[in-house]
Amino acid sequence: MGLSDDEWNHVLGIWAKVEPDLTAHGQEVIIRLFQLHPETQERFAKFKNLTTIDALKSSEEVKKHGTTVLTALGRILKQKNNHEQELKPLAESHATKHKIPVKYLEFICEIIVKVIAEKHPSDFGADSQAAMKKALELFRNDMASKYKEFGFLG
Ligand code: 6CQ
Repeated sequence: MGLSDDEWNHVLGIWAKVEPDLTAHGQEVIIRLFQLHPETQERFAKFKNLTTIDALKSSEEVKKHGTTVLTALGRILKQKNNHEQELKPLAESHATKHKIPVKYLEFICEIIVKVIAEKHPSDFGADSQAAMKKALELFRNDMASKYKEFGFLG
């Protein structure tokens, strides 16, 4: 089911607070993803050698990828579910080239919500969190159905 106007306002309202510091948010998301789910780090050839938390924290490459992932996600969220054009190439690369299971998309989405909640405790209340979770669920469901079109069962 889609989001109401009010829910999209919550999603884009909190995203506007994330955007000025996208890199720090992205870096935290990646580090948390690798710490909680070490199998995800294996998917990044570039990061396999970063075996300590300090190495991850000081990596410029991690920062760059943090910006990449959240910039792409922000672009998708701003389409308010009319995201076919943005989503398709992303689903294609993650299905056919990087081969990222849907489960890993669930991991990252859960972490994104947690990181935003920690960094913006007074701006990300229950309604905003619920709206963001719903938007990320839509994103994941659409990624999963595109995965199938590309013949990847995720
Ligand atoms: C992704 C994910 C993270 C950081 C950066 C990208 C955490 O160095 C390279 O060439 C990286 C190739 C690549 C890999 C291995 C890649 C490219 N991704 C992964 C792995 Fe994705 N990604 C994810 C998103 C969900 C919210 C979004 C928006 C996104 C964007 N990606 C993974 C991965 C492994 C566990 C997950 C869960 C994941 C999710 N990713 C890549 C992007 C973008 C914009 C790009 C570059 C263009 C492209 O499509 O290859």
